[in-house]
Amino acid sequence: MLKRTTEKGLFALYREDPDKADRLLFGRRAHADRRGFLKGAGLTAMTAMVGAAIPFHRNIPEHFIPVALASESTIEGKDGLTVLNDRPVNAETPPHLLDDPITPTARHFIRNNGLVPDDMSPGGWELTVDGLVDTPMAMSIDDLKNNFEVVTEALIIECGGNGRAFFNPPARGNQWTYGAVGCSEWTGVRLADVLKAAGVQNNVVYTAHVGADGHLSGDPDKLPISRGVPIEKAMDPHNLIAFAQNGNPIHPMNGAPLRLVIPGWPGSCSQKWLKRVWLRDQVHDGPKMTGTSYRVPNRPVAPGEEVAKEDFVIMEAMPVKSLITSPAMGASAGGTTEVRGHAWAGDRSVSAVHLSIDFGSTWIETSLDDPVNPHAWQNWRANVSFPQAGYYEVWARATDSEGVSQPFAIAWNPKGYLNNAMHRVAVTVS
Ligand SMILES: Nc1nc2c(c(=O)[nH]1)N[C@H]1C(S)=C(S)[C@@H](COP(=O)(O)O)O[C@H]1N2
Ligand SMILES: [Mo]
Repeated sequence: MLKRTTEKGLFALYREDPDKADRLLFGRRAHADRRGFLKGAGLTAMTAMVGAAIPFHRNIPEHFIPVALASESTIEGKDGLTVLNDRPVNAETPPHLLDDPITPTARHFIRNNGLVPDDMSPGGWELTVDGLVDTPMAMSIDDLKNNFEVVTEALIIECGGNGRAFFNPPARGNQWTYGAVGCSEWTGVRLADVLKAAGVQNNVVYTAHVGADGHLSGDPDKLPISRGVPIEKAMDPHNLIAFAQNGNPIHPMNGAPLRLVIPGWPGSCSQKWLKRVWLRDQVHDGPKMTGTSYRVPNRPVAPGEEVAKEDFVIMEAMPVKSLITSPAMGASAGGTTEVRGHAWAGDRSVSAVHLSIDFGSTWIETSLDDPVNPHAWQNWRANVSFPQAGYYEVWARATDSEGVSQPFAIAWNPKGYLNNAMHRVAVTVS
């Protein structure tokens, strides 16, 4: 983890007040003498943060976040992620590092809304299921394992804001590009089995999920996020209460020791550090369920258009999408190159993935695998021949089981959600 010297994250500090950030981090006065200003406590702090002596420290400019901290993951157990924010921690995976058919834990993105819980030990962990149930239950992780069928499934989690970075006009929030998506193998018990055991009452319309993470303000009475899903979606047998990720305990940043995985819907439905599932007779109104959070206009809107609050609707299933994981953006390629990646489609499956190397004039069908189980992404590949040397863009376009294809342009919305525009990768053929 980044060294925590201040209440705010490094990124927020430098965004809001770079002079103050310099003072807090390096204990020196802003606009100090340019030559050799980074010395004493400041130099010691910076050296500790990057983990090595800095031979050219005299050249370091003011307001400077070393790129080793700003762009490379220093998060234990994660590899190659791009850090977008450090408080809360948000980090995504570059597409070429998502090449594996199943996403390794080290490459699974992180989207936190608050502060990671202090205690994530599985031993004393308790999950409560209550609200409108016949028998409220409190269970340890061992109780879950002993009383319900344990299943392992590859399940997709994608943040509703993945692709927000390409919105124009821009949308506020984490500037995710492509990599706020992953398909790890999750092991746990079915949410539906647990809810059935508790006895879902007739008037239940929605679930409410509560995790153990803390609010950024430090106020113990506030939750950073608490979302839910309609009871019909909650009863889908592919939703898991998971205690393992890729055969090992869940990574602390991905919700250890217990989390929900609600595949196909915005990642925010998949509560991490899960403590409570509460059944309600109304649409849940926890933090980030109301207002414009995880909501989109109920109609197409023009880019930049103001939309009244009451015209926003809760996002449900995610749209059809694909990712090119090889070649990497900007790669040089030979005359014939294997292009491959993944495709997924919310609650639907993907029926075809096509590629174009001529800006969409003609399309090449790829060989597309079935999902290893429902709600896993589908892997695809094609050998592509480039007719001559030069610059190409490879475009990928997935089509779902209802015949809906990815668009070329973004369906703009004020909060920057649901960007499923075709992925384009630049390739130079020599
Ligand atoms: N308790 C808790 N659960 C949470 C969140 C959170 O901040 N706190 N973030 C949600 C969001 S917005 C997403 S996209 C997914 C991301 O899961 P990951 O960090 O394991 O990739 O977790 C969801 N579950
Ligand atoms: Mo998210």
